[in-house]
Amino acid sequence: MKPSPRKIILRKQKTFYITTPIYYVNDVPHIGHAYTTIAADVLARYKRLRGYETFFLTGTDEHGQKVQQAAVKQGLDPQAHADRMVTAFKELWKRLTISNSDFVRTTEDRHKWIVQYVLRELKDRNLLYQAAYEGWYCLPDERFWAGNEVVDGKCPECGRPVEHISESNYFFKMSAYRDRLIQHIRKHPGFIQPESRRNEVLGFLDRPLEDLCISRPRARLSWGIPFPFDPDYVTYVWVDALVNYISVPGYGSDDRRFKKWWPADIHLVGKDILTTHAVYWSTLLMALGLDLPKTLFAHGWWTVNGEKMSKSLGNVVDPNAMAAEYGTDAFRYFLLREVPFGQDGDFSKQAMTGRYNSELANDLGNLFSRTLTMIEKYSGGAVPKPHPKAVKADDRRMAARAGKLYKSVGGEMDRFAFHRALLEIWTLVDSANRYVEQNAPWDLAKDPKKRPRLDTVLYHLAETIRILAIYLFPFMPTTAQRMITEIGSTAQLDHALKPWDYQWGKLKPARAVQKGRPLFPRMEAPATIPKQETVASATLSKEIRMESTQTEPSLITIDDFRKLELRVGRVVTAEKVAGADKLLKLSVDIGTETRQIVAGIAKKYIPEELIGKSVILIANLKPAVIRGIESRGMILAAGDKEVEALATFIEPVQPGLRVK
Ligand code: ME8
Repeated sequence: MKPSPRKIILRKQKTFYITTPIYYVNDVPHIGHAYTTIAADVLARYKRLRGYETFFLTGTDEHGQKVQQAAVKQGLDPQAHADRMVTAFKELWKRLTISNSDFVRTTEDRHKWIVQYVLRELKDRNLLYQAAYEGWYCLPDERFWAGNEVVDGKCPECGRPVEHISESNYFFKMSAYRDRLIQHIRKHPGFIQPESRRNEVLGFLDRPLEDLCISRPRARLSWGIPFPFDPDYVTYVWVDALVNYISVPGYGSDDRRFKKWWPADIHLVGKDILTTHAVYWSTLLMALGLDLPKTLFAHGWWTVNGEKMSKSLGNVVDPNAMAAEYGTDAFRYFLLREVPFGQDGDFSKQAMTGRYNSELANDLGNLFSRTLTMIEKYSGGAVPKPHPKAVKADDRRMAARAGKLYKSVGGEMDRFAFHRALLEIWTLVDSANRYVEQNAPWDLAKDPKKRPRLDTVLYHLAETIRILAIYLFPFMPTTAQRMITEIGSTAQLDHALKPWDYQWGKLKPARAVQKGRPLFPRMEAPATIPKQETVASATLSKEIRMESTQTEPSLITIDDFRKLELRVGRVVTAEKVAGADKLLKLSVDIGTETRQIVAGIAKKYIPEELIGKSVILIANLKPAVIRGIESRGMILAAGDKEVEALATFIEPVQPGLRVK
């Protein structure tokens, strides 16, 4: 008998909705932006792997005075400026293997309509009023402060000067929600995390809560979402931005979708923007009659070599440069391993190189490469079958340790303790390395009678690798997938796994391993603390042996500089130079002619990816013959010993234009 359709019970898939802040497009992304987004990506990947249908939202905050001013400085209209800047974020997220489900820009119609809908809702609910506003305005933070909050004419949050402003504006009756918000925070201990931040917010709410000024007169600031019922005003950028968390999953446009995703499971934010989320956003949601997000997690801030990161100090860490130097996965690993999530941390290349060499190259990389090498050498390149009779207590201990990770890593991830989750994973890496030493497969291989034991040991190592890869995947997706594939498994880690995939013994023997290049080639420790990445010539590789007379940094005059003829070039063809692993032969269009150039960039770029790229060429350099090939010019790139990035242009430019 066929079951009646009503009797079929559909198990609803668990869902997980995670957000990052949406970042201002007034400048290019830095390590802080990368940090929040990587942490969100790690959680999203972890949840997907554990079977949750996951919605991971990030994007850009494109309105407001700060963005308008940045555009004016560039001589661009704000939309054109935003269109240009947004690519820097999107490209960085691609490079950092961020698996966001959507990317919202606040200048998109789908978002703007909903902001206007929210404003109408607030008005219809009688929660808005117009009043004169006098206050102190901090432009960089886009926040008003009351006179008694301002410290010596400076913003109490960022310490920068505030300006006095007096104007008529719309206010949201935020004060009415103070008690409800305090109650909510008290009743839901997990709502604001870490706990110290929760106490800070409660401390803030001890004082009377003022109403929130949510408009800006258009006469003063035109770059914002217009008030739907008063054309003289645009929306305060924070209200505009916060609404992204509901506009994208369908508030006001798609009830079913919205019900599926809202409330968000977690908003990840930096500690700098906790108040706006915990207070402005929560009260706005209450006013709209919506649930509050389940968790707001505020992480700490990065300093650089012990100093606050700032443009004026020239120490802003570019995540692109770090990913180029250390690899995306190592950079992701470092950010989450170095500092307990929630605390402040310090970034330095010394620390990064230290962890890279000891934890990634030594512990993990060596375990992986020696396992594959031994399988190739002693087992014909295929994972051997373990022999039940040759299994020892040592092996069972390792299997048990691997088995414990499901709970222990899961527990730490659910508490957002990424560094502890990694420490848990490393207990298995360390035991596996000890296991290799204790069981010395190289000795077992000398005695044919010990073949069953050798096979069993090698299988245990291979299976450990498979299990490690599963747990490492959220942190280092590319490396983990490589580990899985190279050990001979067909598993795809960007999908939900079944609970039994985590169990010991699921790696099928007899599959061929495929040993690739090292996971993490060792790196040299940086000799000094580099303040900024230097601009170096891409052709200044050792292989080219250019004569350089300059040993001490010295100053040059503008006339010296003018001797250089720098021009825009467009790469037309690119190919490897036979027998030279660092060199590429390029033909570069410089408007009036096509130049042949030999550049030491082959370790960094495959020839195809350079074609069509705009580069900066030193056009009046004496020709040189490198490996028998004439090179007429040099292209510029950043990097010390190794090339890290080619110098190029933000806008499209004509080949041949002078660069000065
Ligand atoms: O505040 N260390 O955007 P934003 C760690 N558009 N994280 C840092 C950091 C540092 N030194 N500096 C910045 C905005 N961050 C608003 C958000 S959301 C509705 C609107 C990270 O471009 C951290 O996540 O200034 C912080 O919250 C975010 O960048 C601020 O980015």
